[in-house]
Amino acid sequence: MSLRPLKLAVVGHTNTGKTSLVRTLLRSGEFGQVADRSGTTRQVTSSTLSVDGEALIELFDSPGLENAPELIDTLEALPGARHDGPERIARLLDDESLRKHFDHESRVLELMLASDLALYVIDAREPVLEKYQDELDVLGQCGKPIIAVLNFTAAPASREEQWRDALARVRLHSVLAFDAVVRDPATEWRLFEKLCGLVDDFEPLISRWLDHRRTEEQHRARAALAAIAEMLIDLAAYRDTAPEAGQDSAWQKMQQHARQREQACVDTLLDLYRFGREDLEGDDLPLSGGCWDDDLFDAETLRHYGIRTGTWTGIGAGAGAAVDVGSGGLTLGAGTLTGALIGTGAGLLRTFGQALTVRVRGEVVLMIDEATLRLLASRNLELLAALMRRGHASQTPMRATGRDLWPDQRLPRMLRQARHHPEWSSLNRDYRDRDERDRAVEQLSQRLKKAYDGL
Ligand SMILES: Nc1nc2c(ncn2[C@@H]2O[C@H](COP(=O)(O)OP(=O)(O)OP(=O)(O)O)[C@@H](O)[C@H]2O)c(=O)[nH]1
Ligand SMILES: [Mg+2]
Repeated sequence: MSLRPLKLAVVGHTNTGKTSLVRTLLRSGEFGQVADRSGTTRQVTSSTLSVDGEALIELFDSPGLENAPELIDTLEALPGARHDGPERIARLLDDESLRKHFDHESRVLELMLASDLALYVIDAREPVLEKYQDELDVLGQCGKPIIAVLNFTAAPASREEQWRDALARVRLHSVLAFDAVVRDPATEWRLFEKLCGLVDDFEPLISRWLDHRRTEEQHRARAALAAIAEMLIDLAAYRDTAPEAGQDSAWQKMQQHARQREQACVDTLLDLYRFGREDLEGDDLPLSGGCWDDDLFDAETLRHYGIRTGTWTGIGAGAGAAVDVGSGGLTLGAGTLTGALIGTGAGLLRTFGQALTVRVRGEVVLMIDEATLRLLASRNLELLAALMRRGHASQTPMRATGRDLWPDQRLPRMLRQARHHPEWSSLNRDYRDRDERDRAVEQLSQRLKKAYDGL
């Protein structure tokens, strides 16, 4: 059966989060206007959820209801069959002067009559006042199935239970707690599954949309984790050699490249989750204009994440491969790195600023040290977690927890391996994108996913 799109109306009292919910369902911060005051949305506006160019669901945002008590009195006074709600509503809409008087309400009622189903958005922090019960009564008279969406249930002042009880009393049993500004795929699935139950005919369309969303979400998460993993591999394998006298400027240059590489990763994450750089302005995550405020190479930033500095175990620890330290063509077995360095007259392995340096016969090999890699992993995964959680309508900050992803543990094996594969870093001249690197990126993505699940 070929179907027209499902028409889904989002209705409710003013300032309850209707537009925010539409934004979250659309994954777009561009739709409509959101503000913490009454009467922000003044017209019915729509947008479409489509797959491969085919419109599956039409979403309608609407102005908030403000005057339901008077409306209900007016409806009761209108002639018409007592049990024919839609007919009474139609009569009201036919009356020019009543339409004018109930300007916002009329638009909502008209929308209700034209829709297949409505989401009634409730600010669960509000007490269950009679005016809301009047709203439900009026909306119920439109004869369309309604799902009550309890918004703001995460707020301490939430009265979710009272609302559920009150809704049951007006025989509204289809209720879902769904914080409009939190991107929570699981709750979103449940919402669409509830829709299926109420409008059977549209089940194929809704299922198609759900499948699409699920796949999209999985791809997005996979691509985001891979973007972080790739950046980490690039920076773990990144190295430069410089004569001792020139190490300062070589290190400055490396720092700059590392910052740019991290920024490219942040941009990819924002892109994937469709946030613009400016959308995160003023958030608690220390980002301004889409860039980290805290410098990657500032010891203070590491301290904030509780990451210890001055360790050098990263370069050789446990790896079977070798570290090639450049000029002398000297190859050091990693397991015996320290011994080899001492034995061959190489200088001390030390952290320099936060570069890991190995000094061999007057040449210095510079690498990004372990603490900085930990910081890169920790803060970018944290950004991803915040982006995943945050809906597009959110106007509250994303909180940063700021902690080391792998406290008291060594760096993941793939990063330690990368130390010995300069050809794995796209920042190195001899970069070759090989299968081995791809495998390391894939494995590291999985490690990051585990860490993410524990966040
Ligand atoms: N913390 C939090 N804030 C929310 C949530 N939903 C909406 N808001 C905020 O509530 C305010 C009102 O949101 P809108 O989406 O404009 O509400 P509306 O129902 O469309 O309002 P009108 O168009 O005026 O009827 C905004 O400041 C939103 O950021 C939520 O789930 N959690
Ligand atoms: Mg609105």
